[in-house]
Amino acid sequence: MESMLTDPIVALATPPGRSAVAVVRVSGDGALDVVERVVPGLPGFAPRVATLARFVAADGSLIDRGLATVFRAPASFTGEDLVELSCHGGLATPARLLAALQRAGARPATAGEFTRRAVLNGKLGLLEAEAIADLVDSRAPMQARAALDQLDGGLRRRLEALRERAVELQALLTYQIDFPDEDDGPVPIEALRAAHGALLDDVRRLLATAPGAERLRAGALVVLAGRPNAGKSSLFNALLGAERTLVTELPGTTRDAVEAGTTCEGWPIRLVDTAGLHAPEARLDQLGVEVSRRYLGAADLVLLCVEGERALEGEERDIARDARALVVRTKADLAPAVTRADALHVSAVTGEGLEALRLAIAARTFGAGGDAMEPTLLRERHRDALGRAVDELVAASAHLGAPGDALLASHHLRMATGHLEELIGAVVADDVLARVFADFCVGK
Ligand SMILES: Nc1nc2c(ncn2[C@@H]2O[C@H](COP(=O)(O)OP(=O)(O)O)[C@@H](O)[C@H]2O)c(=O)[nH]1
Ligand SMILES: [Mg+2]
Repeated sequence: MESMLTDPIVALATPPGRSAVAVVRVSGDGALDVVERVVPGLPGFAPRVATLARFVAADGSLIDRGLATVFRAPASFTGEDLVELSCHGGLATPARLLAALQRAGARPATAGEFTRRAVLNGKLGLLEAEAIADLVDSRAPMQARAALDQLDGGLRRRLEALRERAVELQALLTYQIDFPDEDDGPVPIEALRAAHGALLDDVRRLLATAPGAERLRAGALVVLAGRPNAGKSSLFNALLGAERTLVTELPGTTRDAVEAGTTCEGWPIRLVDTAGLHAPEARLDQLGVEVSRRYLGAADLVLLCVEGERALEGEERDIARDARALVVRTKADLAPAVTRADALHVSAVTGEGLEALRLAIAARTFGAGGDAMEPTLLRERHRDALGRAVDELVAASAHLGAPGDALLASHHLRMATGHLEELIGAVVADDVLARVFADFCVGK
């Protein structure tokens, strides 16, 4: 466990810029004394009550009138003495307040330092700290929901139940070790093998949520493909509509694709359109199917746009055969509705079929089971640790046979338990902490 810094730290908890209110936090030993130099009378304020106060600079000039709330240790987010100051937003006032607090003795916090202290003081679990970061970073409702579920203990409960079973198995194995002469020990070896097999299955099942979770974190990559004039760009814009969050022209010699973030049914989607092929060598492609090869390979879903009822030809057929492809019939407003088969018919002009297409995109990229969202492994740290637990459980299997070795099986089970505990945060090593807080922002 790392040595614990407890000196007073200060940071802006809200994003800089124009806003009605900004919040500055100070935490650490002596935080109240530090803040008193800026907020006269603060140590006398009732704890956990917002008190209207004057914030003053060292020269006695007024910085702002605002609210001060004192949280005395251990009843605070960090577990330390903590003060929250609400001042008016904007660039000038919070900056002056921060400067005054630093002058009064607080050090600017490093990224994630508040949350790190909360974890080290036992106020917050490691999984919950990660969940807070993910919640703050959420762009799509379903990302927020997964993070909130983790904050609410969904993943923790599941992991603790798995850990419990691993520990029980170790206990049962101990009998095998203590009574090696009894043919079967008090627990039949078959029962041990069955319990071990079920545990391995369940850990693997949880690990299998990882690819979906990665997609949830990054957004599913949905690529528009089709011939020139098939209506890709129009569909791109229609799907983004008001929900367009970001459009970037991708750097490169041929500016061949644009990507925009959006959501379908609450799921995060990265939609990619080929932005027209400007480079001379693109002439060949212009006769065929417009699509960025780079994106096609990485796509979770390819929307192959084909006008009306036209039969698929050449390269279109190749793409349509791919399991990740979905044929979208465009320009539905131009075609009579009678001949329509089961394909998706959409019109970027009238908006027809767009809702059905959104549903299809969500179903194809994230599956249908949105309502029964399982705890998932949102982070690489989770996947690594659980992967190592699986390896140890597999290694234990080899020693649970008829000529087995209970001692070795027990050793691997203990290692698996250790990986689960590291994942839960029961034991927190320095490098694990460093990894968790690496991508936190200052003020969290
Ligand atoms: N009537 C109608 N025209 C469309 C529709 N979508 C696209 N178009 C037209 O078809 C042409 C090609 O569209 P565009 O989106 O640029 O196709 P892209 O080359 O595949 O990106 C343009 O003239 C569009 O106005 C549609 O849903 N209905
Ligand atoms: Mg286009």
